[in-house]
Amino acid sequence: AEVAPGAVHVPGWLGPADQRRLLAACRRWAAPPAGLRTVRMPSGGEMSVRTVCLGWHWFPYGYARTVVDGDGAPVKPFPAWLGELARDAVARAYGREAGPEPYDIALVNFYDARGKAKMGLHRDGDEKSLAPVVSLSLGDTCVFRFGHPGGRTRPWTDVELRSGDLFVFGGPSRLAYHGVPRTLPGTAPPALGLDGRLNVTLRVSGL
Ligand code: MD3
Ligand code: FE
Repeated sequence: AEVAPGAVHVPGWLGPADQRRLLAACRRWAAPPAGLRTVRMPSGGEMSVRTVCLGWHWFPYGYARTVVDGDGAPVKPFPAWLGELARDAVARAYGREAGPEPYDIALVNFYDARGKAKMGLHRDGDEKSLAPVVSLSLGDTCVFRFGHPGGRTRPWTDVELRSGDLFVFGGPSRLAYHGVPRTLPGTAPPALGLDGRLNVTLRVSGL
């Protein structure tokens, strides 16, 4: 379903086996060294979502190849299969092939099982490329809030994202404000074996 121009939701794109494979990979990336970390904002506050990066190290508001606020370990590689997954996702959502710029960043966000983690309305402007962002959800359902490029004001649309859902954000939606006001504890598919929620975004750095 096209929620806004360039913002396409494909519920259940990943079946149970693909969800299990992606979760297993996330568990490898999340383990120390340089696993999940708590991001500190320049304001001093900490994000309630914990994050691990592949390909580049994300910090608010930029990307680096050296770890800025991690545990000093080198940036983890971005595997080729994730780039193929991103291109498959764009082709599925838009019915056309992705552009030539290589997908080279993954951000994995972990939301705890008690529903305490959320993400305020923000826009993703740290990438130098405006290629579509691919989002994959695993585990608990969340309420995803999708706004517009003009600011943190209404109108917005709330969409539930469930385990296995794909969302692609390109074109005029690429710079829209968005956030996760809440997750719904206990809604993960029992067979997946994940308490809480994971979101994997695949991105083009343009660097
Ligand atoms: C719209 N993640 O990592 S996924 C983020 O569920 C982020 O963890 C949320 O916002 C999460 O930056 C929302 C949906 C999403 C991801 C990236 C976008 C929507 C987007 C980039 C541009 C526009
Ligand atoms: Fe975002």
